[in-house]
Amino acid sequence: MGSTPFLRQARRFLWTAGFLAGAFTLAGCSDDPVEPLPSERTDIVVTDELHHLGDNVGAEGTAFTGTFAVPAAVDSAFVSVSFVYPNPQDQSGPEIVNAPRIRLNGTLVGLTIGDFPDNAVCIVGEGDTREYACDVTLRVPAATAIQVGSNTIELQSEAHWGGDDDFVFTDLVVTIWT
Ligand SMILES: [Ca+2]
Ligand SMILES: [Ca+2]
Repeated sequence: MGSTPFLRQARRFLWTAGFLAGAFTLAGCSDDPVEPLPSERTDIVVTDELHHLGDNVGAEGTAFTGTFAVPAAVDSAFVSVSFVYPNPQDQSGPEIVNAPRIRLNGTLVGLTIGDFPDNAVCIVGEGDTREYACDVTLRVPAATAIQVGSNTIELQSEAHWGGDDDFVFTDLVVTIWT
């Protein structure tokens, strides 16, 4: 159940009033932390379609690039992406050692092997060509790479030699708090 714009405004007013009251109470007590104002969360869906990346037959290429707009400076931001396995394209999962790269405005924000759940049931293969063979949604911090205005995000397939760079993903979402 979502709140109406009026309720949201009223809530924000109460938070602001509470913040000001707190600030007055704390005047002269500089060691005490001041509660930050609440941020507003926005989910920016870059794509919610299925995409097959890699170099196997049927792939759209080794990279997906999208753009999105950010209206104001962000307090916090995350990028999330969902890997789909099994998938209608009959592709393997993402490699976890040479994981798919997420670049925001050219800055690398993920992924790394540590971003995948420690779930032996879902990890197939051996050594540097291990893949994550389950549905999984991963989330990485991205605030330092985001800018006000237009942004570019890229997801690129990677693979260890002898592995398979192909995978299928959906729901590439940038969540911001402003
Ligand atoms: Ca391949
Ligand atoms: Ca793969």
